[in-house]
Amino acid sequence: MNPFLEIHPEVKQALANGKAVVALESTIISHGMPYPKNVETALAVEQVVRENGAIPATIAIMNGKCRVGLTKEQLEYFGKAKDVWKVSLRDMPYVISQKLYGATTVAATMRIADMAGIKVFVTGGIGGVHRGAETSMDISADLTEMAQTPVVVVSAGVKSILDIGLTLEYLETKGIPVITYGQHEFPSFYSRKSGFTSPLRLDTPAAIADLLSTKWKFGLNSAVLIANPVPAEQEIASEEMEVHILQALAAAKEKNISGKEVTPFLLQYIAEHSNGESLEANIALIKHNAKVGAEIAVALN
Ligand code: PSU
Ligand code: MN
Repeated sequence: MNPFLEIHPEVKQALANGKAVVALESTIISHGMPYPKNVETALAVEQVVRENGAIPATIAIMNGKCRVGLTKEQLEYFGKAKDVWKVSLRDMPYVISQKLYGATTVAATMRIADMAGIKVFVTGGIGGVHRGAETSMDISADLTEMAQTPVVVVSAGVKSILDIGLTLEYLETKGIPVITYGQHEFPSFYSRKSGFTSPLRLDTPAAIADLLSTKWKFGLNSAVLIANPVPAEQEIASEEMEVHILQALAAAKEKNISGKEVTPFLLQYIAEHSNGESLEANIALIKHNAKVGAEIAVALN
């Protein structure tokens, strides 16, 4: 047994009984959304997972232990605390050995989920290739992690704070299937459109589960990215978000924001400068992803 892993009893029992389990990340709680909406959303997302027949397991690092499944109080802590580390793969050994508290990104959450034996992971948006990466080389470890860990990542596509075209190219290079759920166009988080045709499309959780078991039986041990478009009622036109995104990118440049601070800075800037509408879209799409993720987890079992 991995001495750094602490699995919540309910999650442990579900895994032992072959019940569907869905992993959830914590960076989105600590660094992706403002309090108290972040905690409300985290709780609502767990509820949606349950309503759709699976057990939720939010993942974070606490006092040097990788926790799989958090209590309501622990979720509240990660939503409020100001000194929580944003932990991607690079930061894991430091935060664990120093016995710190860390919110896990897509990359770190996937790795811990895989260690715990969880196959399905639900998030909002993944990290990717940033605009200007041809000179900055800013490419999220979420992508390299997806190349080596067999977990399905359910997202709402890629936010256009990133270069969506380059992100799709990178995923192709790494052999990661990108499947849009129910439409041909790859979605861009707030919007159902991106201007890019999705490499693949599937229309049912059963078909996705079939692809996953085929892939992993075949020995192709990387991730699969599911892009689940934001519900039409909450969609925000890309042109509208582009204004905020360009302002956020300009502010990041002016303030010399770099490294792991770039993504949280952009997310916070956009949340503060666009009206409540973008936060509402964010919440709606994560809940929708939780539903689809739970359905895939049930179909996989
Ligand atoms: N994109 C979002 N919301 C998020 C993130 C990205 O729309 O909350 C978070 C996720 O935790 C993701 C991380 O794994 O940011 C990527 O950070 P970086 O670009 O530093 O790898
Ligand atoms: Mn980066």
